Amino acid sequence: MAAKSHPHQVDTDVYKKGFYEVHEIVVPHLGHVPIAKGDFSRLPSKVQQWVAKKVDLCEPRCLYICDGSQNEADEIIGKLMERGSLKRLHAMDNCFIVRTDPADVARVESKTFVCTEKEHDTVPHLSEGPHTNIGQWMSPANMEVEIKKRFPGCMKGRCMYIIPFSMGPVGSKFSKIGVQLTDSNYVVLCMRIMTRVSPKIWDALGDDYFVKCLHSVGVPRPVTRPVVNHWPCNPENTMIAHFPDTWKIVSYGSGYGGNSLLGKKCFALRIASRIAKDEGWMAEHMLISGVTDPKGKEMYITGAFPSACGKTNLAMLRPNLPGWTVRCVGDDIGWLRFLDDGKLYGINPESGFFGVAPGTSMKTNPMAMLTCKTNTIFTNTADSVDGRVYWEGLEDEFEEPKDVQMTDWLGKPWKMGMKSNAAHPNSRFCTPAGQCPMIHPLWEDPNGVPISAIIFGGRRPKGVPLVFETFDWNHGVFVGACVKSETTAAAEFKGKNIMHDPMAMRPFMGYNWGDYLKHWLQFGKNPKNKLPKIFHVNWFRTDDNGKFLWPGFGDNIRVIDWILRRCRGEEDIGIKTPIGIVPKEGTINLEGLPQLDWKAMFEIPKDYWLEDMVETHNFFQAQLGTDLPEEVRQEMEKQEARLKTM
Ligand code: OXD
Ligand code: MN
Repeated sequence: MAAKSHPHQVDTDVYKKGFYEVHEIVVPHLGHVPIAKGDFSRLPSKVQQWVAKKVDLCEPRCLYICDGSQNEADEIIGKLMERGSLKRLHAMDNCFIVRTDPADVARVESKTFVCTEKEHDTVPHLSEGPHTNIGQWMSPANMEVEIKKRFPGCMKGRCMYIIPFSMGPVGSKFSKIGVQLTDSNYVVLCMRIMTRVSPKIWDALGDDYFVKCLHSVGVPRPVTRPVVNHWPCNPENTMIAHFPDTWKIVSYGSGYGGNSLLGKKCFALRIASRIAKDEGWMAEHMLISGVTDPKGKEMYITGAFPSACGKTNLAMLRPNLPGWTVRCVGDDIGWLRFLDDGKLYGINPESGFFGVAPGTSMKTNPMAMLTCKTNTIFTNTADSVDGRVYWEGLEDEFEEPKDVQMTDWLGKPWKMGMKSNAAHPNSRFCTPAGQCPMIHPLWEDPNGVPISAIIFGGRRPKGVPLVFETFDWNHGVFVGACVKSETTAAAEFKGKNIMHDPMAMRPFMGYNWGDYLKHWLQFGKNPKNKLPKIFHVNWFRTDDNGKFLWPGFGDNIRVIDWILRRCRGEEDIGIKTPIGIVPKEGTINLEGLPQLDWKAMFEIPKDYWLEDMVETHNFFQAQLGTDLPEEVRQEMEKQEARLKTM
């Protein structure tokens, strides 16, 4: 395993001389700042110094040290309800709805940067063509200028919340600690669900490094810009910056989702992917699930899918085959490492689900529906006057009275049958993972669970078979690098284009993705590693009329059954094709399904794939340039040669 990285974490002396007490701290420029809650002296001194520096910069009215308790949440919920930004859903148990400013509804990839001294540490060397769209670089010096334009005094009149959190079970060797400073109490409530927030973090931190997360909605008081829906934000100046060399995240202007819940995409993927490279593990955009067959044998799978390909649905799959059980370990992020026995183990670093609401229903994902019946914050969905929550996809199961008066995500009166959307397409439920009825008993195991298969996938209406297995680790890395999918509402893109999304990490890559592929490849070179098999699935292939060829959802277990049989060494159920091993006709259990067109689901159109190879070649040239790893180039050439002779 590579040496542990050593980010520079020591702050300047002036803050060490600060005066910290239980009731206030004193910082050089601002003077006395009261502490509304918590004991500042309990914080490790390196945290105190960093907080003091940021207090001096942001000039909050007070400090509030979060402990993650229910009392704390109740207190904040009370305040937000008083202000009108949070509403209780009376028909549900401890559930609330929030509406954002409609200008702040999704991740803003165009304003997301990775800042390293050397540009090449973040993005590949490109000799010509368009700039890479996988990772956006800015020099730390230039980002410092941007920070100075935004942060001085940005929390005036607001409280600065100090959130100590662990990604992964507190104390596990897989886990990492972060501290988020934020002026959004909505963020405090969601971080408490999505991460482990506790005073225990201060003890667990010890001498270790922590990820420094600074967040502001960018609306100091007195407010000089209109605040819509009681949702302060500053979309024109939104900026999300990552400093992987020093384990720092700085986010400004947005209060929503991955822009502001900094433990998720910013820490657990972008910063963690770089830490993982330095320390010899992997931080991936992956679900983890345990799958038990009718004989009682359990195996674990991971799945890397671009946003909005049904990752949460697959993580919580309810098998349509008798005798099978799936239990969820995580639905979005997996931290994986090869341990001494040579096997790959994974944990879910999060402790909640931040799932897309529209399309989630008792039909598509009953487990998510049951999870978010209690203790859940819904954002940008609709609600009804009788205290229920609503979004597109619930038409059939929404209980009587169906013609109840509702309020849409924009706060306007709405009734079922109206043409406009009730909920924003990227509206979300934020709900504790531990409440999921099929959460895996080992989901918080500090040692993780052993992974047998890695599954890539995307929304590919044409050309791509339902499932194929890659020939070996290097071919699997190549196939992962080629992942593409239709664009989604989770980010700011409009329309449906097929977009490259290598390893489903395009928006979340924390360093040069040529180096990222090399990092993956080197795991395959270590003879001690028992490598999982790598597969690619496509639930979304359509016929000429645009109709899905495969039923999906609970029937995906049939494909997973085939995958696990391959992992157990069943040789005679696969046929070699130029792009990988596909199931031999009849080897996927289709019992009980209406007639399906096997040929249409599995055919590999030569012209389509030859064209796809040209496109892949151009993509690698434009986006990886000279950083394309030799092994990946060889896999591309071998695949092209196989296709030509097919
Ligand atoms: C998400 C995503 O998980 O966009 O929100 O991938
Ligand atoms: Mn995701």
